[in-house]
Amino acid sequence: MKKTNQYIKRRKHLSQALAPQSIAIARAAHYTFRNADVENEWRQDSTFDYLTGINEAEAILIISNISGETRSIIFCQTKDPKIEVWEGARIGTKAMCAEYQMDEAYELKELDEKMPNLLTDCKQIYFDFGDDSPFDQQIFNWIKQIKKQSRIGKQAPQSLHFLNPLVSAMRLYKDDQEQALMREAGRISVIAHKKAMLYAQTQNNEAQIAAKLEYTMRQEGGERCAFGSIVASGANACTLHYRANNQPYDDNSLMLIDAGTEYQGYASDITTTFPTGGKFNDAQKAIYQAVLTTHQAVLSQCKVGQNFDTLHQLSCHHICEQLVNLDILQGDIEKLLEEKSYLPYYMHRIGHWIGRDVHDVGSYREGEIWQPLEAGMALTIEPGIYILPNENVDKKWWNIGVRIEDTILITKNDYENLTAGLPRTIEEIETYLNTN
Ligand SMILES: [Mn+2]
Repeated sequence: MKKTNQYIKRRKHLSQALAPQSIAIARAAHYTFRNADVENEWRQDSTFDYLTGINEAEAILIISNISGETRSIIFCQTKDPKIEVWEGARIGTKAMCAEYQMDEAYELKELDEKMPNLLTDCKQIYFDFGDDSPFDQQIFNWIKQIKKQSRIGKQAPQSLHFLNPLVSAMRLYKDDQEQALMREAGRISVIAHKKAMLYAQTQNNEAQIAAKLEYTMRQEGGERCAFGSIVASGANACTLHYRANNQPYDDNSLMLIDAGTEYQGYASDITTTFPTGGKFNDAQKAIYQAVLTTHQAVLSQCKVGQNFDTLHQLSCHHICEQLVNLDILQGDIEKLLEEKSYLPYYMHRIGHWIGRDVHDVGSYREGEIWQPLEAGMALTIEPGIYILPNENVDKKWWNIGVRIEDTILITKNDYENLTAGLPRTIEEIETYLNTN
């Protein structure tokens, strides 16, 4: 028996957010091709999955709120034994109703015939226009068909809206089941980082460490990486979105790993930075400690009522203070903050929403008001310091890059670190690397 209850609840919730006499359209992910007939890895569209739990390509979900009644209608691929031999079983219309509790199910080939009827007397359409222009055009064609019948009393939709803001507002709050999945994604990602940290001590190329990370994620039940892993040794850690993961390293480097698994559709995101030879040198230690102090200070403020801007400003304050202490910046802290003098060393924001997508949907700011943190929201906290060679700072700091990142769930009175359990202090890291 499928766990369909939470999907029914979400569709009902969404339909209540629609204006009366509306339909919303959400689409499953398509197959895409790497070249010729070789497919890219397929992953279900996050919103479609959130609303249906259906793991099949190409389907189209219609949620209607007409005359006060909510209905879920799906159009899906036709069952076809000849194709299913190649592609695997398709769900088919019967099971869409029986197992996924759709109110109506049709085959995709019936779409053009059924949609004008479904849209008649519906005043608003909610859909994420602009992502797929042939489909946008198909919607306009259905509307045109209804307009042609206006003399016999049929009424076409009057306005078009984006669906994304409504679903994003729902996805911003993680329910109990989502929290449990994110907790498991965190647990797996922690194991992967811990194993990679140890493995890095005995290897000499970033590629080997990336392989170990990804192997461990799959081994522990993760489906895939939630995003392209960053395995950056030495100066590569100063490239924020370093992609190559293929360079040799020695045992005097720091290694920065930014990686997390996806587990049952939910992401985790962790950054660890550690010495490849088991011990930090003095300069590495100082920068690491500066970032750790900032990380801890910001974590302590992860609570209801704060927002991304207050947390970011707090991180800038701490980074600035630490950079002054290390004589990397000189002057009055308030003035340095005002002039954003930290930007050459801390050039990104403190974090992002996380959920089904690693950079999850959800509004950061409405007009001048930053979204206040509330229980059930999940975000990352990831301060960093990156020092590229430059004449303004002592050479001993050059090419050191440190970031420390955890995935955090806001709770009623506090926060929960979904990626707790990593060695984080200098002492914990050195002990871990030298006794395992
Ligand atoms: Mn992140």
